[in-house]
Amino acid sequence: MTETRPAGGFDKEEFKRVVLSNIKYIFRKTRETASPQELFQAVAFAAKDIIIDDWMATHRKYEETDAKTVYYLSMEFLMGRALGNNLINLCCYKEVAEVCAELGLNLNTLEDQEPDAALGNGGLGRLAACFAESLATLNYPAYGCGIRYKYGMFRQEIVNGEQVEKPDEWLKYGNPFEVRRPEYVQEIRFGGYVRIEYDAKLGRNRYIQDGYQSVLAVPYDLPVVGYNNGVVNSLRIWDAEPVVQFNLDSFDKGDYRTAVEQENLAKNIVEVLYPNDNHYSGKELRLKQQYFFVSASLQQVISKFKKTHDDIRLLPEKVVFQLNDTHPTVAVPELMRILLDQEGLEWDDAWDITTRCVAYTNHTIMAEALEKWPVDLFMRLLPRVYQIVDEINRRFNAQIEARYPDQDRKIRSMAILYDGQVRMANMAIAAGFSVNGVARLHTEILKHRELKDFYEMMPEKFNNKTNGITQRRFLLHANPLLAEWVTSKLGTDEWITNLSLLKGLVPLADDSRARKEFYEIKRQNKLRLAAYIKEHNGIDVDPDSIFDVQVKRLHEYKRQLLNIMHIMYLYNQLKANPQMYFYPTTFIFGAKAAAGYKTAKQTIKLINSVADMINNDPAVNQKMKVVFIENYCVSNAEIIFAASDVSEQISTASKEASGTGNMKFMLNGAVTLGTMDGANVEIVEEVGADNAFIFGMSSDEVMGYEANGGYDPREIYNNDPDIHRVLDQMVDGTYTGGNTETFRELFNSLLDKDVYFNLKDFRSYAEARARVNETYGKDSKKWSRMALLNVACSGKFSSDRTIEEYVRDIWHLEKVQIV
Ligand code: 26W
Repeated sequence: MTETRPAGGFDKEEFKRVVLSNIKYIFRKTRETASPQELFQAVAFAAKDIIIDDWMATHRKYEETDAKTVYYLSMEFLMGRALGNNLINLCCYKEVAEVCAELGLNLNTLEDQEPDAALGNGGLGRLAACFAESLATLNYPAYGCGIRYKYGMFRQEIVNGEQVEKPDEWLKYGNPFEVRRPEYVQEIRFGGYVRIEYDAKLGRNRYIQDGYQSVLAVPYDLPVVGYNNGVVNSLRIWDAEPVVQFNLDSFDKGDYRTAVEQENLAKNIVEVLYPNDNHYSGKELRLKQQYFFVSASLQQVISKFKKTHDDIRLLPEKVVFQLNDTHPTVAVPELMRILLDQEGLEWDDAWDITTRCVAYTNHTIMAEALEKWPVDLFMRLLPRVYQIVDEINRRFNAQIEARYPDQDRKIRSMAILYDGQVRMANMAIAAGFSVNGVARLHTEILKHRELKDFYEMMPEKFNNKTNGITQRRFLLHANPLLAEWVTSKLGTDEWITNLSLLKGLVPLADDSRARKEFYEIKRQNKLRLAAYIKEHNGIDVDPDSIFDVQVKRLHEYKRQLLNIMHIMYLYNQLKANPQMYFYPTTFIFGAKAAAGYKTAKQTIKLINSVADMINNDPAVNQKMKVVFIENYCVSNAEIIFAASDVSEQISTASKEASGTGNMKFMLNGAVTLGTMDGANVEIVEEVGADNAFIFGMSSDEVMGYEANGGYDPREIYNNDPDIHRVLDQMVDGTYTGGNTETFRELFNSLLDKDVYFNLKDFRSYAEARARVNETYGKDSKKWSRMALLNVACSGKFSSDRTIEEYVRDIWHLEKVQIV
């Protein structure tokens, strides 16, 4: 078989020929008349041609070997752009860049034509994307299963300092990499009622859903290219289409309403990604989305399994479903339904299979993120599935009671059905054979606090899997200068698939020439970001200033408010004392707020108002600038990480499950300024406390206050004149041309309870930031040493390491060699 490219066997002339022929035969254009978008697509289609052979060979091999496969069920896959990374992983990025140059094109410019696949909100969705890439690179059979939203994460525009949400039309020009797979269409049923029929042959009742509405789920596959190994896995995302025949039938019967409803159901279900991060909203359509993609994925997996196996009891040997948070937890009763109602199994057998196939990852301890569906809604939408949930709950409660007789409290905390609600996390834990957190501290908090009762009852299920990121995207693609330098210093590019080799850079931290080269690369990347900011914000920033960056979703617990309050404080200081020592700093923010999250939106407005004032004040604007980068997303993130000096990771300790941006900064040589939260703890452990700036309350302290009803922020407000002044400036019109109400709610929330301890951590933050400024400004040797050591010690945070741990402890997959 010669389907795969021999190493180094990329044929430039052939590729060029295909690009030109794509321009002509797909677009009826010439190289000169084609639009930039058409040129991008012509190159993308040519890349896809290369991928297709590997893709087919991979799946042929999976079938031959009958390898166990992980199905990563996730509402979100934040893939970003595909072209550049596909070329990198196909090992022909440079060659394609040359072909483009020969055609008078610039590959980077073409890459910028590709819309991000932004089918995710933030950390959880991007993690799914990194995992998919690592699985392919590590030769593991895997599918990502999700939804082909018509509109992904909204595009953010800033108008008068405020966030405006614009639709993300990522499919407007079509997606050159996707393949529609109508042969795998599945029917998904909603509503109706359950009819019970005695089946004499089975000797028991059968449960039949009747009077339902249905939609068709049609999968689209996106290739997930492994690095230099011939593997191409699939991301299978489901689109919804109306059931045409039913539609006509309904017209015949004069049931016009049902026909229209089914049409609308299909149209609405995949219309848009819910832009909430860490906040549950309880919308019926979201439950529909969840059942839609979960049922479609499960039905397809089972029918595929049955094609080559005749004993369904062997399913757990070949299939494992990983639930990415509670969002796909309806997989538990849905798998039970298929096994009971379609495969005719008895409850105990079905339960045994289900519980050996399903594992659950928890990504947050934020209480408001917990998914709890009202029983009446759940029952109405999924009547048969609900019956099964009810039975799971009944049996689970019996188990709890047997273990803890007379302890009602245990039922209250662990039951699946409680208080008129279906508690999805409890169902995932009760049914999953594995429950994992995403950083060591997070897992410990789950075990000893949040999920204490579950841990006590079934400790064997609990395990930690500290998150990771893929170095192929976040170093090799995002930071080519640093990648090149690392390769030359290590004398090998094996770090691309073995990130722990970065450890070999440690000695260079004491080599002044290496440090200088390293720093020059950072400067080049800062120039690149400065150009981006100039183009998109019209602001000039000084590449020799400190780039102090906080980019992530806007959430109170992440404390962008603490950051901007400190900037307001610094501004006051600099105005009052122009002679004070201060190394010039550019404070950079990027963040989307959930559309309905008022406090978050006010925080964006506050950041932009403060930015306006400072950037236009000649008394300080040579020393500090504040920039809010519009529409933070995967593609501009890649430019931002590479250019950062300071990585702001300042969540209230205990609240950030892991964070993964923190790892991307570290890999690119930014130094962490953060709290002991999430994976920051492990970052500090790897790089050493001397090479990070740590501040603030510990998670134990935070949880201690919380257990006692919080603390009194007024005491700080009344006793610290600097903090007092900053707070007052939110409501005295300083930043609003006199309007005293714009930030009133922020002000009130800080003085009322300050549940995220902004005031309490303020002084400690200010002190750490002063140390950052002094170190960078007065001891550049020390700074570049710290930055370099961060790169050298980031090896642990490769998603390759994370995936190997999932495989070893949870999935038990075998590697499949393709080439
Ligand atoms: C139901 C609404 C909703 C939507 C999204 C609830 C919860 C979520 C996600 C769990 C939020 C999320 O992205 N969590 C992040 O997951 C990352 C990957 O594990 C972690 O690094 C982040 O710390 C965590 O906030």
